[in-house]
Order: sequence, then structure tokens, then C-alpha cells
Amino acid sequence: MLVHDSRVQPPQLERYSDIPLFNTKAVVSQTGVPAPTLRAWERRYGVLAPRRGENDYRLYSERDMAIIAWLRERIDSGLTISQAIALLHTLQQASHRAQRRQRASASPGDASADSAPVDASRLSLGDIGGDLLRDLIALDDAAAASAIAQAFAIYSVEEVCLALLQPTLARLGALWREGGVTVATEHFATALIRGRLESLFHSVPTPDDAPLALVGCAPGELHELGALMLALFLRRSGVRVAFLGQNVEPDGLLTTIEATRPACLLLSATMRSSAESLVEMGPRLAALGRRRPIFYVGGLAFQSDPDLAKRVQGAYLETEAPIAAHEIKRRLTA
Ligand code: B12
Repeated sequence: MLVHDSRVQPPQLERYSDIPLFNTKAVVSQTGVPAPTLRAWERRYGVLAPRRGENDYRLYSERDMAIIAWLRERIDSGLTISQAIALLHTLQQASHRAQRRQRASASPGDASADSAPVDASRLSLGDIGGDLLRDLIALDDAAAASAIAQAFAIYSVEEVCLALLQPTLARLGALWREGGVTVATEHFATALIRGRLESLFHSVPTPDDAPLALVGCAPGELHELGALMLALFLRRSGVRVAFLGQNVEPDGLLTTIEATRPACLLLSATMRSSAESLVEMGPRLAALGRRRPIFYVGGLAFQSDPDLAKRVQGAYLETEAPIAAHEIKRRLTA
């Protein structure tokens, strides 16, 4: 069974030459990405490493060019550059895992789905997002489910979560604030999206022997989709995850931690009050001594007030959820 169900594939880098041949001008003209942007991707994200030719000019390979073209496509589909890079890492990992499984089983069966082509005539996530918002506001269950299904048929799980579901929910939240939609509509939308995310989460096979990560919401926190997305990304990257849902009560959580000895605890807070309630969690976890799981916090409350993170004795992952999932996986398997 394939974990990676997307039709968007990472660039097949091994097919391209690694010989540095092209100067910046050639790359700009072939990919349409301006030179300052290329330099920013190199400097900030380390995703490109052009070699230096005579006069210290940058020289790019065909392989670099494939990465640039791929990132550009993702950005055109609505991702930010950091989301696109996170997706690149996720898909590359998934593709390496699939190749390893294929070699191990010597079965060609899995390969066809994993190398399915990208649909050239695809709708952008922005277009699908417009339809989805309209369907959610109309409480049109079937149409909204079909818009989401359409997106999953074309884009990766990470792209759909970050560039379709999250922005659509944010637009819905903005409409609610202006009085344009009711809380009932918000509940309808979250129930529908949660259902889809949960079924994806449960369809990802999880290794029995991997270290356990607990993912849930801070005490008092009802916004659960961020934690659920993070749980999904983590599971897709091969981590054993138990999703605890909304409003995780501290006493019970500590008992569960003592009983199940997770390697990692991740709590999400959207509301400031929920984030504040985590301040007392740090010392209680520290009192567990060597049984203390690695403790991460994240979510909207910390994004809007980074000082809040300093008061919680957990590591704040100030980054996109798929990159956070990688970082956590790396720490758990180090
Ligand atoms: C749906 C919704 C609800 C639903 C939630 C249902 C549910 N089962 O989840 C309901 C109706 C219950 C609700 C209630 C409330 N809501 Co509300 N809600 C939203 C809405 C529309 C979407 C939230 C969402 O799911 N976003 C999508 C997820 C995927 O995004 P995310 O949480 O940011 O998660 C991402 C990252 O932050 C990150 N991440 C998240 N957690 C973690 C954790 C770690 C460790 C890491 C590494 C990363 C990470 O990864 C995720 C993927 O990228 C937002 C609008 C918005 N802008 O988000 C308002 C919003 C969050 N709500 C708001 C408010 C005010 C409320 C209420 C106070 C309203 C009220 N008066 O009752 C209550 C508070 C309830 C509570 N105690 O928690 C405000 C918050 C303003 C603020 N900052 O204070 C918002 C922003 C609406 C607005 N525009 O004003 N809400």
C-alpha cells in the first residue's frame, strides 16, 4: 500500500545531469524565475547550490533547473516558497521510501501509481478554493466534498491542506468576524474537513515499533484542525502518532504520558488563553525527569505573539507544519 497518494511528483532528479553548465541568464530565460528570487532561494532555503564558474559567476545544472521549474509550478498553484520547499522534501522522502519498498519486495505493482503523471490541464487550488468556500457557505455537503476530492485527485495532501483547506478556513473566519457567516457554518465546514482529514490520517499505515508522538490541543482549545493536519503530516513521514483532539486536560494527559511513555508531545494553541494554560505544563513535564517527552508547541497563538512561546517551556516550531514534521521525525530517529 502506498502512503504517498498524490499525483504531484517530486522532480525526478536522477534523470537530469548534475554538470554545471547554465549561467543565471539562461536559467532565468528557461524557467521564468527572476535572478534575485533564485539567489534568495539559494541563500534562505539552501535548496539550490549552483557552482561557481570563471569570474565567480553562478553555474546551474539541468538538475537545478528541474528543481526551479518544479518549485515555480507549486508557487503558481498557490503555495508559498517555504511550503513548496517543505512539500519537495516530503515528496522526495516518500518517493525514496517507495523505491526502497519496491526494491525490497521486487514487485513492480506499486510503481505505476507512484509515478502517475502530473495533470497538465489542472485547476488551480485558488479556483477550487473559490468553489469550496461557496459550497461551504451554502451548506452544500456533496459539492464541498467533491471540490475537496477534486483537489486531492490533483494535488498532494500537503498542498491541499496548506493551500486550499487552511486559506479557505481563514476566509471563513474573516467572514464570521465581519458577520457574513454564522458559527453554525463554521461548525459545518470544520466537521466536513475534519472528516476528510481523519479518514486520510487513519489510512496511513504506521509502524508498530516507531517512537510514539502524542498530538493534541492545549487545555481549553477547541480549534483542532491545525493539530490534526500536523498529526497527518507526521504520520505520512513515518512517525507513530496518537491524535488526542481538542482541549486536552493536563492531569489526564500526564497520566497518559506516564502510561504510554511517548517520545514526543505536540500541543497546538490558537487562542491566547489556551497557550497561557501551557505555561504550567512545562514544569509538570520537567518533573517527569528522564520520562519527559520532547515537548513542542505551535499554532496561531504563538505565531501572533512569539513572546508567549518563550514563557512555555516547550520548543516552539516557528515553521510550516510539514517542515516541523520533518524536524520532529529527524529528532525522533536521530
Ligand atoms: C473553525 C474555527 C472555529 C471552530 C473550531 C472547530 C474545530 N473543531 O476545530 C469553532 C466554531 C469551535 C471556533 C470557536 C472559536 N473561535 Co474560531 N475559528 C475557526 C477558523 C474559521 C478556522 C480555524 C482552523 O481550523 N484553521 C485551519 C488550521 C489548519 O490552521 P492552524 O490552526 O493555524 O494550523 C496550522 C498552523 O498554525 C500549524 N500548527 C497548528 N498547531 C500546531 C502545533 C504545532 C506543535 C506545530 C508545529 C504547528 C502547528 O499547522 C497547521 C497547518 O499549517 C479560524 C479562522 C482562522 N484564521 O484560522 C477562527 C478563529 C481562529 N476563531 C476565532 C475566535 C475568536 C473563536 C472563538 C473565541 C469565537 C467565540 N466567540 O466563541 C471561539 C473560541 C473557541 C476555543 N476556546 O478554542 C478567531 C481567533 C482570533 C484570536 N487570535 O484570538 C479566528 C482567527 C477567527 C477570526 N478571524 O477572528 N472557531
